[in-house]
Amino acid sequence: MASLFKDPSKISVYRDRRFSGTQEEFDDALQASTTVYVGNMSFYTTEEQVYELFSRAGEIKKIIMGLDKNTKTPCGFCFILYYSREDTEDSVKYISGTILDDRPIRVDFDWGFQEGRQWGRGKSGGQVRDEYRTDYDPGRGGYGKLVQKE
Ligand code: GTA
Repeated sequence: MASLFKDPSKISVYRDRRFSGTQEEFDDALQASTTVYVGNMSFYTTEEQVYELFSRAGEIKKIIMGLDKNTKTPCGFCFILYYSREDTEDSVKYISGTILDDRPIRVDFDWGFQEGRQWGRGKSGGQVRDEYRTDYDPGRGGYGKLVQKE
């Protein structure tokens, strides 16, 4: 089947500020990638649950759970490395938006895992988005970190 993801501007809106290459290199990496990023996960979701859901799209090479820099515990995201591009596209197409642990997860093409990317980049150790959230989200540590400090 022909790829439905031909236009790089449409395959991901996320731009990793720490990617050192040009926009064109970033787009090329996304087009060829067999890695996905999974966002909006509960802190309580296990690697086993991730494996069970994401292996429906194809054989998984590796799962890397996103961890809080300080506590070294899951902080609501992960990377999944597949063997094939077709399975990667199926993962984005069919699994994004489905419910895992009562939450709609977001599956995004990723430019490729590198050592260090498993850590949350927020000042408090978790993900940046959990610094600024103002809602109460029990699956992600309650209120956002800045609200908790107020
Ligand atoms: N492929 O969508 C993604 C994605 N995200 C969100 C994170 N990663 C992603 N990869 C892909 N697609 O390796 C990866 C990062 C890193 C790891 C942890 O996950 O490449 P992080 O989430 O802690 O930090 O990353 P990141 O991505 O550097 O944060 P960024 O881009 O500043 O902000 C993410 C979101 O936080 C924004 O979209 C926004 O919703 C919110 N946010 C950021 N700054 C503010 C602010 N000042 N006020 C309010 N909201 C904010």
